[in-house]
Amino acid sequence: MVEGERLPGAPTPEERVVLHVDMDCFYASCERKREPRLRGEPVVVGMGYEAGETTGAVATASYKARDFGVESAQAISTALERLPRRAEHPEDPETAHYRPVDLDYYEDVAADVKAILHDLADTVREVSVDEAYMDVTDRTDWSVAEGFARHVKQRIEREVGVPASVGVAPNMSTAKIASDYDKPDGLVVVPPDDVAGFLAPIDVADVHGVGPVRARELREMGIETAGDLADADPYELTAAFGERGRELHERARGRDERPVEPKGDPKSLSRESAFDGPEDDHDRVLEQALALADAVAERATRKDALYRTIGVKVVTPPFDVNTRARSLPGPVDEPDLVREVAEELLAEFEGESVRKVGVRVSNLSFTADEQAKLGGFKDAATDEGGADGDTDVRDSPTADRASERASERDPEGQASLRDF
Ligand code: TTP
Ligand code: MG
Repeated sequence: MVEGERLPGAPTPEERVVLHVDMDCFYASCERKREPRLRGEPVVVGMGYEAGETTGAVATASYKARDFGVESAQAISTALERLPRRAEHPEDPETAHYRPVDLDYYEDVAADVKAILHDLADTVREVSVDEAYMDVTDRTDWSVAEGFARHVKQRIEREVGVPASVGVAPNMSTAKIASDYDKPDGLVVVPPDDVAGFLAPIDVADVHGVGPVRARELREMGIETAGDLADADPYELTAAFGERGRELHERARGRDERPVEPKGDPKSLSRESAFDGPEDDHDRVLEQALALADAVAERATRKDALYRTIGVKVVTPPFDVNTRARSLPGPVDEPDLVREVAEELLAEFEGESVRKVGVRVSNLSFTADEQAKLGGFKDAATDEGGADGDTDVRDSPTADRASERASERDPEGQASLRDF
């Protein structure tokens, strides 16, 4: 083995333990969580689809539905030909339950999954709604990595109730291939010595970074598998694909030294929930909002985020979106204050009917400054050093303790899917 210039005994990047977690048929699994009678039944989730319609495209299909040729991006009309609606053929098992996409709900489920991942790893890179990498080198060892990965899967299944596939490998690109290798409910562990053998027979199209066009070009060069790619002449690959060719060659050889790094910090953290119908009882709205306040504050604490603005969202019939926010004198991590401010901001809506309520903290700073937490709100208010200065102007940070009114369009509505 070539150790390069590393000191003897120093861990090489190949000794890292990297997990890739990808939820199985995620939107369909969320629908099954919400509606347990769908468990074990074919489920198709449609984008731009409404109950009873034939328009829209398949966002995802459960594995049972995939057996009938239903797949992502397919027209719903095509899916319906392969697997008619159960509602119209209640006795026919070769039918599926069709549901429209409900991204807000899936985001909530995903947040619960990600919370578990953050609890189990110091470094988590969230890639998409249903996918994340974890570096757990400091928490486990190759000899027990499989047990660790099983624990991750079981916690997600037990605490959130949706299935995940997990790949374990010494680097990100191999871990991703591993999580996909035995879906659904997969658990594939590729220890450092097995990486080359594991990758060799993998279809070249499944190598991280190879899209359909490049896969075709590689096949034209006689490269069908990751093994072929690993054996190819790197100069030839560079001549054909530039620097990218070299990178693909490295990936195919199981070399990928990219560290698992968290993606950009979010601008705000929020949670919201809808009532079954318009809710007239302010106490019930408040009770729900306080639970959301606790959830948001907990998420902020977990992410080491201090917030300087606390807000609520209240949707009143028919679809009027009202947001109120209060900026604090300084950044804090104070769950009780989130509850208190949410309650005060909601008081204005007493006597109104409410369809949906949400709580948000924003104007975030990600300092590891524990002083604000330990010193409490008052100390934090004067602790400008605790803020990183990277405040979000849309939060009007100068409007101390001033409520701001915004209708229809939340000023941060486009910041992230997770935001409201
Ligand atoms: P994926 O992880 O690609 O798919 P999946 O989770 O449904 O299935 P798998 O078990 O193979 O991982 O995507 C995650 C979610 O993203 C998926 O549930 C629905 C959504 N999505 C779309 O809306 N459109 C698409 O074309 C794809 C591929 C996914
Ligand atoms: Mg998935």
